[in-house]
Amino acid sequence: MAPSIEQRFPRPSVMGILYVTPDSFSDGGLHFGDPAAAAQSARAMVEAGAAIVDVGGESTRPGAEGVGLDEELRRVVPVLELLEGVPVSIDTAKAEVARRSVALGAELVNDVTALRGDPELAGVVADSGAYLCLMHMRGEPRTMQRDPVYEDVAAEVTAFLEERLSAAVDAGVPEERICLDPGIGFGKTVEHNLELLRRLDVVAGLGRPLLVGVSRKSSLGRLLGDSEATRGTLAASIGAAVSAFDHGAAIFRVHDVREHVEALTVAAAVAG
Ligand code: HH2
Repeated sequence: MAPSIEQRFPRPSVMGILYVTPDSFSDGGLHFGDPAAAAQSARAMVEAGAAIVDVGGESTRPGAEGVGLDEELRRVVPVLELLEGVPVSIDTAKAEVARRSVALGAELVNDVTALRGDPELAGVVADSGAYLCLMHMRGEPRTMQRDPVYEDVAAEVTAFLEERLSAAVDAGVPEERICLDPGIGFGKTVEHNLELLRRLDVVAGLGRPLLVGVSRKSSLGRLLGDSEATRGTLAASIGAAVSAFDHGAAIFRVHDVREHVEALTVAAAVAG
């Protein structure tokens, strides 16, 4: 039997972010057009303690435009071809990108649309036996930060994830291979993001491990007093990750792997 997602990624596990886009907001296109450098960076993340490296060819930051299938494949395939032996997750909403990535060894499909973006993606995940992350997003990246409103953000995010979890299971993805993500920064204000982290137990009530991506996100910079911030600092990211761990998060999607591994190792030791 293939291990469940909780067995494969014991709490806390770190997912390193490897963006191969020209417009990723935090690494500024560092690895775009240079697969060898991207692959080297992925290997360094694993050496620093990452359980998996999340490869993404389409930026989903607020305001970002989508990319076409051919372009997304052109960005990620050459990198994946160099990553044999490295545990990889593919950050995509496209079935064909997921199919090619899994064939090249990706073991997790990270879909920020929670299987709403491409009707064929669920089948690809089910057939391949890959792990799956379902994330909450209100709206779409181009417009999602235009005045999002919730009555009860934790309850609404949880209801959404519950519905998407059922849809994934109905499509043949085993529940024990799925993790859920509240989608920090995806159609949410700073207050919404804080409330979601504070009330992660509500989302955890669905019984699936939680993945949280708060690393360098703009809410952190805004909390530190810059109302126009587009990113957060490393120290703020670690503070948020440790707090998310204390509130039950299991997998942490981060840019700075070693620092998060160290901080979360200590947080886990204290928690006992
Ligand atoms: N955040 C981003 C992209 N993918 N996937 C999951 N599961 N959870 C997240 O929170 C998440 C995600 C966007 O963040 P980032 O990679 O920092 O920005 P960019 O896409 O501009 O590089």
